[in-house]
Amino acid sequence: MSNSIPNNRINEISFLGSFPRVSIAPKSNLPEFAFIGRSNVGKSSLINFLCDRKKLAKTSGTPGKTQMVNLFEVDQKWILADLPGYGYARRSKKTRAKWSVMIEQYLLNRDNLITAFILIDSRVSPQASDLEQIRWMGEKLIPFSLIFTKADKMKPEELNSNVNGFLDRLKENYDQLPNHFITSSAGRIGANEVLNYIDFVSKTL
Ligand SMILES: Nc1nc2c(ncn2[C@@H]2O[C@H](COP(=O)(O)OP(=O)(O)O)[C@@H](O)[C@H]2O)c(=O)[nH]1
Ligand SMILES: [Mg+2]
Repeated sequence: MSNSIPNNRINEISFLGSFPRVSIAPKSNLPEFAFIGRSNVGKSSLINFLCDRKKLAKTSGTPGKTQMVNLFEVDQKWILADLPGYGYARRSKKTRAKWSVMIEQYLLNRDNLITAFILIDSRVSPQASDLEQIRWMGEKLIPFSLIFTKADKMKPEELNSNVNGFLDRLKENYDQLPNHFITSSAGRIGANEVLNYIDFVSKTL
């Protein structure tokens, strides 16, 4: 794990809009990368960190604020999709169901989607909603990588044991493990690795 500051990595970001449904989002031929995860996992913070902008995505102490698919075009090369958080327990079942339908519709129908990054809170033991999201992605053959967040919150041993614990859990059910990244927006760790991966995957298309 190395410290990485994404200075000048991304020059230009244009906001394409917020869309309540994927069916009305503008189509694009650019490779698209989506960011999903439980509410409060640190998604907005990570997106702002990756893009080196303070307020690209709304960061909030109140979970579940982002209810739309937000699209950003990055350096005219790729599209960043900021998706609503899933599995937040304090929302009603009905609202949660609506959100997961929206996320699923996006993941199933966005033709230019290359990879979805599933954000995992590195502080906690494997959560049912994350495991369920991963299971669903596997079943639908949607490519994904894992991004462990908030790495600064733990001592290295604890971080390692949590990350390995999560991966070990996946090994029980899968032959092949997904790519994973370890990040901290607060500690500015891991952005270059994620951005390099996006570059690499975009170039090999
Ligand atoms: N210590 C620490 N806190 C973080 C980090 N990323 C996010 N947070 C905090 O976690 C909370 C939720 O972050 P946010 O980005 O809004 O999560 P989202 O709901 O997934 O978009 C906020 O209080 C953030 O300040 C991180 O890397 N380290
Ligand atoms: Mg957010």
